[in-house]
Amino acid sequence: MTKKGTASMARDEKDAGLPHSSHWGRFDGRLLDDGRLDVRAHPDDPDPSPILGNFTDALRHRARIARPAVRRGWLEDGPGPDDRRGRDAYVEVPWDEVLDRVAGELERVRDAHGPQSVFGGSYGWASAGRFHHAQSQLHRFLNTALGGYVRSVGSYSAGASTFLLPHLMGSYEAISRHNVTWEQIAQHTDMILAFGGMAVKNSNIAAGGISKHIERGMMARAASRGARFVNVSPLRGDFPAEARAEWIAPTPGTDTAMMLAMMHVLDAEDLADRAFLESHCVGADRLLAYVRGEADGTAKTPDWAATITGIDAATITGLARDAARGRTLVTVAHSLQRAEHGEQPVWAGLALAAMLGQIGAPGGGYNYALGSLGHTGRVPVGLPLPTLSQGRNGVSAFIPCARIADMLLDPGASFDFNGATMAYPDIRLVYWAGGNPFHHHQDLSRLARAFARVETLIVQDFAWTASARHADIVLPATMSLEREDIGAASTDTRIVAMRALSTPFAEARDDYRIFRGLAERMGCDAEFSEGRDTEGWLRHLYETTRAALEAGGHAAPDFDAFRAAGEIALPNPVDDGGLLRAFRTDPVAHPLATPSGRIELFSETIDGFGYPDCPGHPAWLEREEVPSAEYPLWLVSNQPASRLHSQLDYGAASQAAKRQGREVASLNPADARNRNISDGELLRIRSPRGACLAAAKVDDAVAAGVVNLPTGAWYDPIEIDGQRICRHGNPNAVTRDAGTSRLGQGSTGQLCCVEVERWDGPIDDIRAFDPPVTG
Ligand code: PGD
Repeated sequence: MTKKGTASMARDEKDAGLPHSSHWGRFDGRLLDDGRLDVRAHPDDPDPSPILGNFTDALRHRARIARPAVRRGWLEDGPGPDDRRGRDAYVEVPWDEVLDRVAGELERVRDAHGPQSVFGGSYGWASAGRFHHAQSQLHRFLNTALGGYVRSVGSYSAGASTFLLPHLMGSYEAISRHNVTWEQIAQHTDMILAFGGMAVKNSNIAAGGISKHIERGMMARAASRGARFVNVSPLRGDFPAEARAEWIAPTPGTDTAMMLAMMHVLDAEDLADRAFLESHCVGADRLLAYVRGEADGTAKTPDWAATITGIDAATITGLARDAARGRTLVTVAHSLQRAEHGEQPVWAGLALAAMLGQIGAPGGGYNYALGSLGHTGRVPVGLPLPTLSQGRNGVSAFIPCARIADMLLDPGASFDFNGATMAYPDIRLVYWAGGNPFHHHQDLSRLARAFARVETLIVQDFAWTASARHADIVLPATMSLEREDIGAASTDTRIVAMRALSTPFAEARDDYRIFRGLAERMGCDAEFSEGRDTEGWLRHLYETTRAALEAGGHAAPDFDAFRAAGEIALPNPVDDGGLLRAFRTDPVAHPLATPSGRIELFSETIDGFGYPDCPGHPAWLEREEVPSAEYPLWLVSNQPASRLHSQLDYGAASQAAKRQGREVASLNPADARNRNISDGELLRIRSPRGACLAAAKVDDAVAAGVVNLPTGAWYDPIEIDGQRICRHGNPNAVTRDAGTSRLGQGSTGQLCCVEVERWDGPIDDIRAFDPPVTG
């Protein structure tokens, strides 16, 4: 990949390539004679993502799915529960035959059990591109062909906070996306207290596209003005060097205790902004009674927090005093809430900022998830973007997305979620397109047992992921690189005419074409396609945005002019500070959409749910998963720097980051020494759930007691001495499958307890990228 394009790279230059877009950046691509791709980052992008490099060899890699394939056991024995999934071989079948089979199976299940027995939640990031968005296509198809499907709500990114924050602030968007901007930070902020850090590998990514990566430069600007970044994280690398961040490493999962102790200092030393608590918040009295120990007999002092967090009391006290001195911004990363009781640090961070009294002030207050994605710290463009309608879902049943294994293993069982008691539907058929549950879910052995129970699993992907290898029917989709589309995101000021850079690999078809083939067989093509081919849809969808531009008095090129230009720039949105600025200025005229109209530091609603794992105010709660003699280390499984999730794990950038073909697990020199582990050696990481191998990196940028293995290595299980081991290094082989709490039921994949030892056992080759096709 060319590191950075040059301004002289005009679109009509012979070798400039064609415009394209991805969740990790805007680029121009050109197919080379050997089937590889020349990828050039957009000349205007000041800090392109290195993971663009994964595209260079992606198109014709052996991991691509060449033709439709059916699992041998399903072909021979028909639909039904089957624990051979994940171990069986596949037989290639022609498109006409496979589409007949899929349509027939969907009709069988619909007629016998109703659409409420089909799970189409299909969580996943898929690819950029507004029309060929795999989930939207799948949902539209299932709504049209079956009348609906069981859906999923929330995300693996923000499972707990998505459902918590509306109770506290009224709007998730207002507190995460349309809040403090990077420009405000560069200009105004004195201190950024970042719980979970602000790693640029995370803000490199924005679902739908990102054409300028500004975060590193903005942090450099702020730091050179004297702003102080504090990285509260077990990993020193959770900030770029340009921020010159201080590193404070509490025991993983104990940030809430540290925040409560800081509140104790603010209260005890009369540094809290009591006027703000009075005018803009409710419940400060209840929270402070808890902080002071009046409610439970334990004052949440810095000494109390020191024993929990491992951070000395003087450091906690000093941070609280410093935070009260100037313009301070508190941020809490997505990662903190992807853990047991993940709601608590999100709420405690808000309460800490409320006590500092700066919420809504430029560059100050609280911005949940700032830096966790490229969508944050920018002003939304505020225009309607091209969007494919998904139609109407006639099935009301749904699950929080991270409860998929519970649902499949225990149909009919009741569970609590955000104040409601619900029952898991009885699922017979699962259809997945654009996601990889055998990457994103926790405790993958358990997930394999769950998927063994369904009658039919259909997976549509462009590569033989572990999810495809567990499916009964595998349908080869095209990559975005092989199709025409429109790239746009609500926080990006460019709309991109994404061009097909290559013809489809082997017999791969666009998701739209696949669903159209099914819709024709099921007699609903007219409704599904509305008579449009891809070109017709692109023109139709673009028109919404064009018309809005025209109505706003902006340049509004027609579709042909847009395509010829390759992209259009949208008007720069004005930073009005969002809803929180208005609320700060006048909380009576601009109340929040909460029961009180104010920030809820104590929530009567949540208290009324009666959940011990999520009480009425932020609290330090003991956890079920804590280090033991057998599993003494915390495993932090965070987002990888060399790819997005599991996407293109076979790509050049991802492969270059591996050692001995394995994912790299980093651990502190003291922990390595105690276990006789040297840099570069193979490790086994094990927990009560399972084990995986990884290559050791001995690194003092990882706190003692912690091992860091990013997610996304394709799951590659083998049996050794009766134990299932992922030989490639997928951390979800060992993580725990349990919800954050009854409120959010989010994924807790970020943290679990493990032991690590040098691996002297057999070393097999990685087989994750070899297609399991035999006939
Ligand atoms: P991806 O690897 O992005 O992971 O989970 P997610 O399932 O989103 O999967 C997308 C899949 O879509 C890929 O297999 C890709 O090939 C396929 N795909 C891409 N484009 C197309 C297309 O056009 N058509 C079709 N049919 N398929 C396509 C991510 C999830 O993982 C997330 S969001 C988070 S935040 C979680 N993070 C953690 C974590 O911190 N720790 C652990 N242990 N586990 C996690 N899992 C979660």
